[in-house]
Amino acid sequence: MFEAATGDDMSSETLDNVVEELNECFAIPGRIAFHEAAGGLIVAEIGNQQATARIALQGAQVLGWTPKDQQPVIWESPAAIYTAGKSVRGGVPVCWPWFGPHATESDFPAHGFARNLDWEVVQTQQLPDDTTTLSLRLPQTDETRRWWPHASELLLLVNVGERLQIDLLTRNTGSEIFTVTQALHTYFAISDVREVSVLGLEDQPYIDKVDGGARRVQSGPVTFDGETDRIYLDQGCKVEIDDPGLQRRICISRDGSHSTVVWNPWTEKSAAMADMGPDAYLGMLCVEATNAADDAVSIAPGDEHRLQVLYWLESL
Ligand code: TA6
Repeated sequence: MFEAATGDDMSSETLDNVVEELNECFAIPGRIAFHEAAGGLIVAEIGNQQATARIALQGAQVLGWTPKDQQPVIWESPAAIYTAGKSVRGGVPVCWPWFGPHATESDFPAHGFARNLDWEVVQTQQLPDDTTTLSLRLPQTDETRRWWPHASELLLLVNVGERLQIDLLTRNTGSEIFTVTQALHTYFAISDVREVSVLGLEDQPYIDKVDGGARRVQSGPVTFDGETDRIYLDQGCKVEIDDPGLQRRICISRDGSHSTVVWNPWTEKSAAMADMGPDAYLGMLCVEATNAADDAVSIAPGDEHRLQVLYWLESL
């Protein structure tokens, strides 16, 4: 195991050493290598016969995934800011151990702290089916214990191939039950949010955050003509994004999740975000596999919860 501290507190010489050591321990020639990216972040670059991917050790954040001969599936903001301690706008931020604002402490970080901190590399593997796996763990420190006093272990496993699989594993290593809310807050790359539709959530109840948390039921596919921020309380069903502009369908299957967040900030909120900009909202859509709102999960001592997503493309 190797812990990679990044960011402002590290000289460029130290960062070079960290990257070198990561490559000595975990690089797989022609498949996975570690690099220094902007802002002193360390990024694992994966490439195999089936796809390429980039994963930042900060936040264990998948920043990109592009299956062979396809356009990118995961969106990264053209105005993304790479800096220590702040999640990059785009990719797959890991929201844990709470989704949204903390229930009682308004000064605790939004969407939890896992997305802002450095994770350590546990393992890399090249599998016989020519997919490539990176496993990461979030270390517990005095800082994390201040926000989250529960004895626990958090692991993220990413498998890169023609399909992208991400598993977020929460283990209760203590003696008391605890409850988490969480999300794989995935930003998908689309042709134009006004032209896509989300299928699979028909007839599902949802909480409409744009309308003060009103509870409604989805009628037909989800389409977009304004700001959208909803928590669907679904059956863990398969969800699809139909994108006629790119002539493709993004397919999403899940395990350990009975809620889905669908988010697009639309014009004003997009323009107000320094790391997004005025028109960026058109090319992205978040469809997040979550355990949010009524779907919070309680984990007993010795137990674990696995939130798993699998993404793949189909032609339209
Ligand atoms: O998942 C949707 C959401 O909770 C929205 O309410 C929106 O604010 C978004 O996440 C992004 O949050 P962030 O803290 O990354 O700016």
